[in-house]
Amino acid sequence: SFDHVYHELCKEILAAGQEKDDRTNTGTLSKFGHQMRFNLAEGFPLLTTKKVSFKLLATELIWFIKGDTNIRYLLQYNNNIWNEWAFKKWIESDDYTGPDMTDFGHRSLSDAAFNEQYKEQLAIFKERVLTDDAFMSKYGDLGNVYGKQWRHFETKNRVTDQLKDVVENIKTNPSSRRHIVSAWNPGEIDTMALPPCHTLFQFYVQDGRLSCQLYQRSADVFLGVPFNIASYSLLTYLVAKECELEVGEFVHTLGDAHIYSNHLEAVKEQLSRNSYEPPRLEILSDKSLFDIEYEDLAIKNYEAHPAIKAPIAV
Ligand code: UFP
Repeated sequence: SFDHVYHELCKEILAAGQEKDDRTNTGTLSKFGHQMRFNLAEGFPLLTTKKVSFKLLATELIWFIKGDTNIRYLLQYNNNIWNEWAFKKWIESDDYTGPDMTDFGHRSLSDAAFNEQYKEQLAIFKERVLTDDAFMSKYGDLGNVYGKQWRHFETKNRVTDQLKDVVENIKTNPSSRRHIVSAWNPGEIDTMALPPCHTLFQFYVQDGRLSCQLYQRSADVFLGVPFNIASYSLLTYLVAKECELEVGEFVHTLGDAHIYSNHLEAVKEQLSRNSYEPPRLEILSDKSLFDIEYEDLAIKNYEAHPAIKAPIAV
């Protein structure tokens, strides 16, 4: 099952992962180079041994597909996963006059009084991004993130709509070995809050089926990977539909695949659970890939064990 493929990755890292330092100073067990294969004809790979929020990953993916880099769209769907990056730009700007929010990521974890202040400032910030257009344009925009690279990749003298080009090429020359979208723009890495974890993906057409392989340079196996599997599987379904193909496989290739030292118990808890049958994805409209909205998607028969809380490394 899909869960089994993921559990094998977790077990391998627990059994043979190397202790490795990392940017966040949390400490990890790490394996370099791992590949998982998910046959999408068997269903939609939302894990069932831990509930994964389809709404969060679907609204984020649609935001990428639109080439949108402003968090207003996400906030309209109550999706808060990119807030911190925009908030950081705001509190470091000259326009911000509230209490000092320096290093809010760490301080909100260790200082309860500060955490209250932080939540208050973040709520004010979100409200302004949602309601004040000028503020939204200036402080809601994250700049060089996935949506930018997929749809407006900048090189000298040129802007490339990689996603549109790849879809066009799949339609006109399916057997091509060049169906690639790269989020890694070396000239822009030092201007990005987080250099893209999903570095590059490639499509492959065989027997009327569309497969997709993602190279993910860095993978938080407990918190990130379940989300990443579902997100790129959804992309594969959407691109397949746009190109009038059936779905094939999602192949997930990981570079530094790591379990943070403070996720070990949570991973073991998940491994102790038995999986259910995977859910199904329904695409309820015939809109083009580029016009699809969250309301056009539905997950059917999703039965899953409860989510497991674990701290995110900052
Ligand atoms: N990470 C993921 N998946 C994602 C994402 C981030 O696993 O979609 F955005 C994790 C990987 C790593 C951290 O633990 O976030 C990024 O840190 P670094 O840039 O140091 O690799």
